This record gives sequence, C-alpha cells and structure tokens, in this order.
Amino acid sequence: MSDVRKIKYPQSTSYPKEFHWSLLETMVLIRRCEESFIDPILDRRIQCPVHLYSGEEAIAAGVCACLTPEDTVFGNHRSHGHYLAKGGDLYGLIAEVYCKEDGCSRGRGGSMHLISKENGFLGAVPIVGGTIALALGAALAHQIRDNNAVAVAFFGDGAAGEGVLYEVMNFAGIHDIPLILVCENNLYSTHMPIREIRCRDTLFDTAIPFDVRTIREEGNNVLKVYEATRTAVAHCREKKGPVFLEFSTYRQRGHVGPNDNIQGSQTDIRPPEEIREWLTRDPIANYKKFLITEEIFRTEEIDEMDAMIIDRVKQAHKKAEQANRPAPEDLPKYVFK
Ligand SMILES: Cc1ncc(C[n+]2csc(CCOP(=O)(O)OP(=O)(O)O)c2C)c(N)n1
Ligand SMILES: [Mg+2]
Repeated sequence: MSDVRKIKYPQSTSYPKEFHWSLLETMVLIRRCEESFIDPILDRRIQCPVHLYSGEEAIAAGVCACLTPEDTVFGNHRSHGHYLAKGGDLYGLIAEVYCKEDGCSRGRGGSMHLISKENGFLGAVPIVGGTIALALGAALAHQIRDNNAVAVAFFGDGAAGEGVLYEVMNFAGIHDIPLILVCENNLYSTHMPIREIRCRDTLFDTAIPFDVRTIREEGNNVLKVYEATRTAVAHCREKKGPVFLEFSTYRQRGHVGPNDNIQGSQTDIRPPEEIREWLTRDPIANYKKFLITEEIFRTEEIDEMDAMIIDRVKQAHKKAEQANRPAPEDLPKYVFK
C-alpha cells in the first residue's frame, strides 16, 4: 500500500523489540487468517456466516497484549481476532469455521461460536450484546475470588443499542467491578451508519453517567490501543472500578463474508471515498512502515515473518478440510436438556 498515512505512534523507543514483534505477529496472524477464508467462502467450502475482522486487528492485539491468561475475555459475532489474540489455537479456529469435529466448538458452532477456555477466551456468540452480561458475571467472580484478574467484553457500536449494556454499566459502576468494556466503533451496524441510529457518533460518553471511567482512542494505532488498555487494566487491578474503552476503526470487508455482494446485488452502502480513506489507515501497513522507518526491524525480517504465518495458515486449512464433520448421531451430545 503506497499511500499509507503516517499514523503517529507514542513512545515507540521505550518498548523492547520483542514487544513490537509480538504485536505485529498477532496482527499479521489475524489478517492472514481472515483473508485465507475468502476463497473457501466464495466456493462454498465454508458455509457458515463469517464476519471478517480485517482492518480492526490493532484492537484485539493491543487489548490482549495487556492481559494475563487469568484475565477472561468475551467476544461477539466478529471474534476471530479476539480469539487468536487471547492465545486461541489457530487450527481450532479454522476447523471450527469449516464446522469440523476438530474445531474449538467441535464443529457445532462455526465462526460465531468460538471458545478457548484454557486461554481465558470464554466465548463468542452471535447475539448482539449477548456476552456483555456474561463478562460482568466473570468480572464479579474475579472480584469475589479477589484474584486480581479482569474481564473484558468486546462488542461493536451496534451493541450500544441493546439495553443490557446500560444495566451492566450501572451494576459494574455501583460495585466497582473489574470489567473492561471494549467498544469497537466501526461506524456501522450491518448496513446502518451510526449517524442514522444514534444521536451522537461517539459511544464512550454513554458510560459517564454510570461512574464508569472512559477512554476514547484511535483503534487502528496498536500502540495507542495498548496504552489505553494498560491504563484500564491498572485501574481495574487497583480496584477502582470498570472502564469503557471506545476505539474508532473500520472494517475492510463486508458485514458478513468478503464483500456485501449478496447474489450479485451490491449491498455495501458505505461511500467509496470513505472506504478508500480508511484503507490509508490500515493498522498493519502503517505499523510496519513505522517499524521499518524507525529501524526497529528490516523489511526482510517482516517479510519472513509474514511468509511463515501464511504457511501456518495454509497448513491449518489443509488439515481442517480433511477433518471429519460431527457425526449426525452425535449432534445432541453437547446439548443441555
Ligand atoms: C440481538 C441481535 N439483534 C440483531 C442481530 C443481527 N445482527 C448481527 S450483527 C449485527 C450488527 C452488529 O453491529 P456492531 O455491533 O456494530 O458490530 P460490527 O458488525 O460492526 O462489528 C446485527 C444487527 C443479532 N445478531 N442479534
Ligand atoms: Mg459496528
């Protein structure tokens, strides 16, 4: 991408090389994984609905870099990135998206039902706003156990239209619950622009009346996401109560699938100039440019990392495609009665 905008990164030199490497690696893994789903979606090898996270990687990477394995995370319908950034297994994700028995939800859930309990990723579900109260419950459990952990809920701007968010903020605010609400404001809820469904186009201010600390930051700048989240995590660990983080971002793909092109009709109503403008703020291209310009890494090192990740993703697809689907007679096996 030649017209990459120079995003201003904070306090760059104070971070060790390994830290930058790990953030970049997480973002590249997410992007390569997301883009690898496109062909199998288009030729119907993948049949479940897939909401791609391309363009929003800096949020998952920057937030999860502040968390320990004991901290718990919940996602939504667009959660491949949250799952991977929290340490979820790549093959378990890819096999799940193919609805295979080897998947993290044993092929019963598909792209929108991800879980990695061993890494503290306690679930992604498609009900908009559906995990916000679950994250509150996890955060309350952390508080009762006094284990110094925090719970994080990732959700979109669309979830701010669900009443549960306000009930959760009120309860968390009253009881100083160690809950971090991460709102990924990508300006759209399916095909509805935020300005048509909300009085304001910012979300952080909805938390102010509930005594929830708020921070709004540029979501495509991974170091800014990291620093805002670090402040939020410290606030929670110091038992000062919940934090609402709003990150501005933009999805590079359609609402569901690679583009909003349903049976030949173009349903992406986002203005082309808006899409072009946001592409110049690509979180990965900009971060790479910064790392090279600041001589933190050489282009060849980054290209080598990229090639290794592409290969890992490719191998995982190969194995997932060959894996078994759940046997029809086993389908009720994990259903609660
Ligand atoms: C309770 C509920 N209402 C409606 C839907 C349909 N739906 C799926 S995704 C979505 C939009 C969500 O927008 P946002 O929260 O901003 O997340 P984004 O897709 O932009 O990442 C909607 C309305 C749903 N899944 N659950
Ligand atoms: Mg949205």
